[in-house]
Amino acid sequence: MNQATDSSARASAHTDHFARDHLPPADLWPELRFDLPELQYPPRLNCVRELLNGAADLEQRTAIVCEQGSWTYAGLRERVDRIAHVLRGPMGLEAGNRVLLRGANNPMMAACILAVIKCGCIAVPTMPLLRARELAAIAGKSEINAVLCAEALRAELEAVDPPLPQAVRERTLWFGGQDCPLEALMAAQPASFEAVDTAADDVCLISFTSGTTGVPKGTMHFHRDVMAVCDCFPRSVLRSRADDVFIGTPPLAFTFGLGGLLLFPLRVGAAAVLLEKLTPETLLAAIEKYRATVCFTAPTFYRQMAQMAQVAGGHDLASLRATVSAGEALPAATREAWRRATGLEMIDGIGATELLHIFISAAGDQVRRGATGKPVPGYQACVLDHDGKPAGPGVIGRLAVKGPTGCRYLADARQRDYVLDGWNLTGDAYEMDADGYFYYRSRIDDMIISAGYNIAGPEVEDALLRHPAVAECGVIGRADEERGQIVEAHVVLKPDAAPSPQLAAQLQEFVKQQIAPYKYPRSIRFVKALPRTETGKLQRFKLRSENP
Ligand code: 3UK
Repeated sequence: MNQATDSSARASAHTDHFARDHLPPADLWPELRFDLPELQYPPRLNCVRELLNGAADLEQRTAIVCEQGSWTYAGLRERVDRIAHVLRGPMGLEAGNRVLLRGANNPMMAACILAVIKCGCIAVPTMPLLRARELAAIAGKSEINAVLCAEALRAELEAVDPPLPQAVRERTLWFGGQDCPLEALMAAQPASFEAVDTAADDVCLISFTSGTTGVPKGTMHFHRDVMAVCDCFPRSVLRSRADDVFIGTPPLAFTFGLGGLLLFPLRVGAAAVLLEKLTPETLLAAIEKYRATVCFTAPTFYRQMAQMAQVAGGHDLASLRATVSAGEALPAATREAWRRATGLEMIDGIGATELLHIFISAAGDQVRRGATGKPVPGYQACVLDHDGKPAGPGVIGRLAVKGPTGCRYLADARQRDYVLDGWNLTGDAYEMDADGYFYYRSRIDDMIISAGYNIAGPEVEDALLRHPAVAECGVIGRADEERGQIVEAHVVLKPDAAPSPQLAAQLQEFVKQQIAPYKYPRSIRFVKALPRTETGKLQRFKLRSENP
């Protein structure tokens, strides 16, 4: 539907109406709710103006830290403004144009994202590890007009075949290296840029899902959505403060990282540490070095860090006050290992690219064993039964969520699968208890059905992770003539353990002691590593297709 003629479009600052023209039709949108006072945004809103034009006393505070040094809020704003001038001046972009962004987590990548949004364009961030074919799909789908790409990631972009359109190649700038064109152009621009006065519901970000199968889906987010995610989870669950120092691993091109490592710190005048290529080892060292107070990463990272913190015992992690786990389920065993190693109660939170950030979570003494938590204030959630009706406590069904943000795919028929009766359906099987806590069971498509029993892989994984020899594991259903499927565990052992049939039998017995025996893994495969996405998610489909 072309909405360019309705009243909200008239208020749009976009002269290029691509985003508005490719939003799903209104009847396929989820219901949007703005139930809290802090979620009442004015009709004109540029989220980057809001985030960077804070009180004057912010100017000399540290905004971004990296290995080479740090930028104050004033310094960050100046860079953002110079880049915005480059985009609207020499590059000749107009409001509503899409700019593909490519870079690791570093201050220039952050400044580029913010600049694109501040000047009324639409950021299309891409993760560093994406290959030429994936980049081509994203560029084509969002009909990009320009590219800002880190020099270090140039090769894969130039490998896109057939090449990006001539007009886009002419508007491609490299940054972050010796004598890079973006930095050269920036130096010649004015140091201050007036934010484009966008509508609160102008699209500012198209984030592609890290989905493991099929064509990538672009999720469209408004200026208002960016403010809303800053004003929900960080405010009520994380309780971020100006003296916080945020650190972590998720790419800025993944909304988990964009929020946790850039938007949330800026919203409260805090500092963000941006580091590239972190490993569990180097993240531990960086927490100590930068005196980080808030850490965002995936469960598998926390598990490995817990092991190291205990073994090495060396790192001083006393600065940490909150650690946030998201991207996939946090096994209770990992929560406990982390608590033993650090004394910290993990903040688990489920988020989704479609909803921009975390919508169910709990912190501190609100944490309940095995549960993700409760809907973050501003969001509502329920579990839908077979008939699509909200189910009561104790029923496993489809998780449904609504709040100030929600799914709007860029021209994608799968919009109909994600939204039902105004609810966002995340594709997760969840169960609620009588007190309104939500318990993750599995991805709906990953539920294992063996001899008529429904078995959730993560429950078996949690049991295995409690065994002292197990470093990591992934449990899937393997096709089986007799039972339909059998439970199969792929196990990575700790360095001091060796694979053997005896150990496999021990692990099976160990699982049977903890959970209903029919859930035990009939097949155990010892592997060196598990296949994961750049966002830390286990790629179960790869486990299923390996060595059938
Ligand atoms: C799974 C979880 C159990 C779940 C994300 C925080 O992961 C994010 O976005 P994606 O679009 O994936 C969404 C799906 O990932 N998941 C995420 N967190 C949890 N499952 N417990 C969790 N704590 O299947 C969900 O549907 O890649 C996470 C913030 C922003 C994000 N985009």
